Amino acid sequence: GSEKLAMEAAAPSPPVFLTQDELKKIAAYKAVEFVQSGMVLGLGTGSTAKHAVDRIAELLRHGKLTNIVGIPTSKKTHQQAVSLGIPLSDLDSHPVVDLAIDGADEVDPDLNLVKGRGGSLLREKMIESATKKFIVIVDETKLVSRVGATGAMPVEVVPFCWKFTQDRLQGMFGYAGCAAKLRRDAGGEPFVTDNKNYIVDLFFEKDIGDLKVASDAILRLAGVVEHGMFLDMATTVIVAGELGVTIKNK
Ligand code: ABF
Repeated sequence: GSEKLAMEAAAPSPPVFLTQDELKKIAAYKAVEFVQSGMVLGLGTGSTAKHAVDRIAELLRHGKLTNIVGIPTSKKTHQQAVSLGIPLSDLDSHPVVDLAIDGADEVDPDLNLVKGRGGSLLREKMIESATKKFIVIVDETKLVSRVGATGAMPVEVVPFCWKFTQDRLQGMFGYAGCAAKLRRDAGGEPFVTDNKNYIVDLFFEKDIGDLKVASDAILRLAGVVEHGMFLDMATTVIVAGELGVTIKNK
């Protein structure tokens, strides 16, 4: 189901046109309303999730939230949370997460996601697979009719013979006109993830067909660690747009 909510406290009043970052902040603040004292919280990564982490820290500072344990989904979020004084732990000590809040690169009508264009998909998937509730926060530009149709589908691979894995991935999706490209940093060196792996981005010209079949096929390839398709994981998506906030529940 889907419910329309009027923009409230978090929304700046006029001017009517909000920047993309303001929309991200609105979605993030709305998600943090679902946080309760005592929760084990998955802390997301990216420019949208950053606002949620800031907001959680602010509520902790003001005593409006207490007894929170944060599980960061990347080194970057770990640093942010440490600098804000949020108490942290990990999945070894807290294998069950109450609520995770994170951004996404694409969201389809069934709440399937593409994540990892920012590079942190593996820790995100581990933590967001272990959470009871997973709230995804996006501005309306992230909504797509079908995941994988409009941009990179990131796959985290081991550095060992990455080219072999890249070519295998491209071949696997030959029917969809796939181009597989190793992600590189600004200096032209392979982009290295928090887990010391590489990322191969898949670009499709045509429909890849059944997403679950595609997901399973990628994961069966030995050099692959994880991919950025998050199927059937989000329990709620909060979308902030110029006309207000929409909450979609699975
Ligand atoms: C991370 O941040 C990634 O999985 C996703 O790639 C990205 C979304 O970032 P932003 O909110 O900055 O668009 O969660």
